[in-house]
Amino acid sequence: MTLNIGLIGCGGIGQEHARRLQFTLNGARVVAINDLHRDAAVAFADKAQIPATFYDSADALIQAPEVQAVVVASWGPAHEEQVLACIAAGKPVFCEKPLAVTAEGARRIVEAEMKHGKNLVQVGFMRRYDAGYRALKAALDAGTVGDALLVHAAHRNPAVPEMYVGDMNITDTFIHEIDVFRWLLNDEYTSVQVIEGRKTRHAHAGLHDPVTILLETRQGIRIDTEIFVACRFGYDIQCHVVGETGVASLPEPLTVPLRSNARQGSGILMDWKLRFIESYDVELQDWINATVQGKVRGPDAWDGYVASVTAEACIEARKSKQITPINLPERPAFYA
Ligand code: NAD
Ligand code: ISE
Repeated sequence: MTLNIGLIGCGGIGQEHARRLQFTLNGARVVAINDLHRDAAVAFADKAQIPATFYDSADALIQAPEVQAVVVASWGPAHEEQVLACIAAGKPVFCEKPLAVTAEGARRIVEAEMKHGKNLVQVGFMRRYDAGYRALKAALDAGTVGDALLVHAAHRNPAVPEMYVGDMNITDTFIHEIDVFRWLLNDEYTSVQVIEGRKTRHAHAGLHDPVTILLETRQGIRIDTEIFVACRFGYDIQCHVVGETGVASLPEPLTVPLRSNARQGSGILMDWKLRFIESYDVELQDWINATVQGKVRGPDAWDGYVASVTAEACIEARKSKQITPINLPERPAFYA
């Protein structure tokens, strides 16, 4: 069976997902597209040779009888309404992170899905599908370094656009760490502190960069993460888990070690699209396969909700400069 996909949002990651759904992965094709910018979306589909119908609104695309499942890759603030419309139409939906830009919004999605009575929503936390993170999790679960005690992490982007301001280093960037650490450690967060130190001259006016975020978990694990989105030198994701008997680290992406021009070293990737390119493929292939079977296997709406609650606590902690509790309800049986 070929799953007919409707894609909402044909920007950076929407175009990447459209190409992989249409040409790289098995069992799906893009039959419908929608974007606020019609001309750019249609030009993209033409150039990419994706014969999809353009719909003037997200809602019209969701309602279209030929659309069997939806990929939401629009801006974060649009996600809640679009995901709720998919649930109302009973259509499976893969929503890029964040599920919603507020915890209340994510809660509304969880409630609508539970009321609908069937899991329909997957959130685009692709790091869970990354071979490096999976190998790290397998080592931790096997007790290779004993119980985890500390995590030292970094999420560095070379630069971000002018529209990336305010709390986006939490809601758009750190949200990946929020999801992946609780998955990696089989744990939940209890508190957070956000420390803004010296600001880089390369950050634009509306952004404090870098920041350090300290999370504590129920088991007492302390996680420090540097979020540095104007670091200039590369797209660099680090994660080192200190256990009772050793340190387990996220493997670096495969690069060729070089001795050249009187230097020794290896390249650092500059682009998130390349750093996680295989993870996006694995993630979406698994989503297609599970959707055809009528299941959600990946990060679900509850995971999206937990991420939003945690992100909101981070924003509060940044404003108050205090250690801020993270109050998470227990996972409902529906999401077991
Ligand atoms: P982008 O700005 O390049 O593209 C967003 C597109 O959505 C634009 O074409 C815009 O016109 C369209 N759009 C915005 N609001 C819309 C609406 N209401 N209805 C229809 N179309 C709408 O942004 P991007 O970098 O592609 O990010 C899109 C989403 O994907 C964001 O939520 C972002 O956080 C997420 N993202 C995830 C990853 C990842 O690693 N998983 C990477 C990049 C982006
Ligand atoms: C972007 O939206 C992503 O999701 C990337 O993975 C992340 O590194 C970047 O900071 C975000 O803006």
